[in-house]
Amino acid sequence: MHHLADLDPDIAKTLAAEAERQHRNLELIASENFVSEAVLEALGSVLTNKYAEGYPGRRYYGGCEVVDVAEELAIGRARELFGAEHANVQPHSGAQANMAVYFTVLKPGDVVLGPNLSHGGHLTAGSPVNYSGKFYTIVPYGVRRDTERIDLDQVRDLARQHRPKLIIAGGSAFPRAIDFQPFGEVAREVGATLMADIAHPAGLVAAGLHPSPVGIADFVTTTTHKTLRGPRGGMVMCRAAHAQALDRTVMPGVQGGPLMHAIAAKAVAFREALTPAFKDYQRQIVANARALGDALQARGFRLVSGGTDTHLLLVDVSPRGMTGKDAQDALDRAWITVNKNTIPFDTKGPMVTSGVRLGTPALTTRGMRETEMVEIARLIDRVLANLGSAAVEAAVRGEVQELTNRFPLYVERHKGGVR
Ligand code: DSN
Repeated sequence: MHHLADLDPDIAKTLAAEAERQHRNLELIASENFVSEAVLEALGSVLTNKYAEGYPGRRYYGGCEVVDVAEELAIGRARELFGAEHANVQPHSGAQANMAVYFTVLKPGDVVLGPNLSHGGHLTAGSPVNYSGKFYTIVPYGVRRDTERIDLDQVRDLARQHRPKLIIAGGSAFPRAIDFQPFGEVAREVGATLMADIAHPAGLVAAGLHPSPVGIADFVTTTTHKTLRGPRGGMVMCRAAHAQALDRTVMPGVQGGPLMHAIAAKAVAFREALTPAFKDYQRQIVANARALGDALQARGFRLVSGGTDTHLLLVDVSPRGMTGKDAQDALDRAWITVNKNTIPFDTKGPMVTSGVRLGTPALTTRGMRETEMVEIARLIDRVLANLGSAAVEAAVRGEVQELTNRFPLYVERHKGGVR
């Protein structure tokens, strides 16, 4: 067996450089995290070699008795973690998890009431540039102008007016907790199916720190790699009554062979998420997000909705006379990684934007706490108050490196390891 460094030094160097970048930078992208060595080990395992179309005990291929164990473990742990009647752990991503639900309950042209992407929703919840916006008749709902929180009156009114077949609750840039109960009431009233997309707060939901849609929504979709801190991938949970239809949609409906190495890694992450330490970790994520938000507000930044209940913040940088893109680029040069993000009622497009989205899951995994969040707010402010100053960016890079060196990540890897 050749080692990667001998066989392909170019890719080996790329992996080492990325490990070094992840160690060096302050990672504030709200949808990213750092998985454990155990999750990485399962991901880089021989399970990637196995074809296993079908489900445990009902596969189209021989030799599946071992991978069946991994999938059963992943399913059992997911159900325990969220209290779900059924879980399908095969979706390759959150987008495919959502697609699986749509293909289970909708026909092309059906009406879907979903969150507006530019108000915090997600591409796959009906954006016109996504298949969901092309296949279905999308009625978007948004947030209120005054509170910048989901406008539940609008949700109810639009549901009564358009009688959607499916209602989607959840998104990727809502800093506030979502109460699924009123969505359930509206869905029942108009006879719609309710799908909750908890890709962002899944870890918080599992830890009991965010309302759970399980038992309210017919389907719950998630990714496994954000607050949940597992491998990149997706999952759908649903009521037992929908289990057979959902499983058929995932395979053979929209996917072929499941990624068994990823499923094994999901099982590992779910096991980690079932521990008391994971609850403490989630509590710290939320405490860090609040501390970061408070410190930014103290420095004069405007937060969409005035704060956060979760792991993420949406900062309106327009009062500072800059765009989200300006802010992202400057912070990038100072080794602070964020993403530009539209804010509700944004006048700028998604490649420019008026905001940046910040999240604390990754830095919390590194062990950072409230003290470091206050430091980070100061560094962000310093870069943005001196937009484009190479001298300030260089000075902040030094401070970032000093900070990240105190919270090592994948120690062996960033010292030239190539895995
Ligand atoms: N791209 C993810 C995020 O950053 O929130 C959502 O799919």
